Amino acid sequence: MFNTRVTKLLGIKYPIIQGGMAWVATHELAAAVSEAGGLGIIAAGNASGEYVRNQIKKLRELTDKPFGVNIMLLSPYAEDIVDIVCDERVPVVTTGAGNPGKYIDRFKALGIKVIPVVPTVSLAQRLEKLGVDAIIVEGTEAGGHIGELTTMSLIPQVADAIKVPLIAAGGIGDSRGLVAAFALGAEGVQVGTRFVCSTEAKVHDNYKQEIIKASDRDAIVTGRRTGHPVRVLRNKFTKEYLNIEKSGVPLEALEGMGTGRLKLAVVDGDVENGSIMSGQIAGLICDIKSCKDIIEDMFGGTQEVFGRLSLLREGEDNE
Ligand code: TUI
Repeated sequence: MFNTRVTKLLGIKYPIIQGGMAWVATHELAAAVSEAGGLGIIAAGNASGEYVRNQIKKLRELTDKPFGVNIMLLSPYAEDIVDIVCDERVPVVTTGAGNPGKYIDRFKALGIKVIPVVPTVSLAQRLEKLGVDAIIVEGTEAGGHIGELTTMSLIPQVADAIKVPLIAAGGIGDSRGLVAAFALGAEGVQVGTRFVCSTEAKVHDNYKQEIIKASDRDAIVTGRRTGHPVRVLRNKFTKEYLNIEKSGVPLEALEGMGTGRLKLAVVDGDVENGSIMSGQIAGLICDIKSCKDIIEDMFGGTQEVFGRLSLLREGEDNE
């Protein structure tokens, strides 16, 4: 039993949410995570409202467990997705890459739980005042669009600043990360990259293998100059992109360079020219397993981690 305010709020068995990864977080992955006792999330990414409505319907054919939709607020379709999520009475909405403030009242009026992803203390405080149900606090270790602060320093600072449940994200991929997140003040975790390497993720095998091959320094940041930094695995595309980023070309040219690259890697398996979004935890991931095994291994392994924590017990001789 791993009951926290997060399991209670969401009606799930384990306090774990799957990251809303564009192209990766399809209805198949989300249904598998929800069936395994976590909260599966369908990612809207930059997709159209009709795509998202279809994904919701397909997920509902696979599971009757709670699930969510992630709205990427930089998307040109964000407003449409908000309408569809409301129309479909999706149980939970997570948001990323922006401030969802103007939509919160609408979601709440329909009983839709709202859980934004935030990269700073100030945004967490502002959104708590607007009535969000919980907050996902994401460190810069995460994959995709990121903030600047590390999970280690950001989580306890936000934990001291808010009262709603805190869900930690960024760099969490095993039982040690899970226990550490709880030690810092979280009552749940959001996990992305680990779920990319799941049997149920409809991600090209080349993409999964790149994560498995990756080591500690392979997840780098592109796009700092555009104001939308994105963490991805080093490849031919990032080498070209970073060279051009350094050369001082106009920002529009850089933004255009990224278009379509994530799909190229996830769907077509072109891991040289595509964008392989991934968190820093990639170096730790060395196999592909089911979502059920990922979740049960993470929570099952916590007991062993507690054993190691006894090193901190005062008066105990641990030499
Ligand atoms: O959203 C994510 N990760 C993502 S979205 C995405 S799709 C994309 N592709 C190319 C370029 C940009 C996006 C890929 N990965 N994570 C959640 C997250 N949200 N991380 C950081 C933030 C964030 C940043 C600023 C949340 C709020 C925010 O607010 C700024 C403001 O308006 O106050």
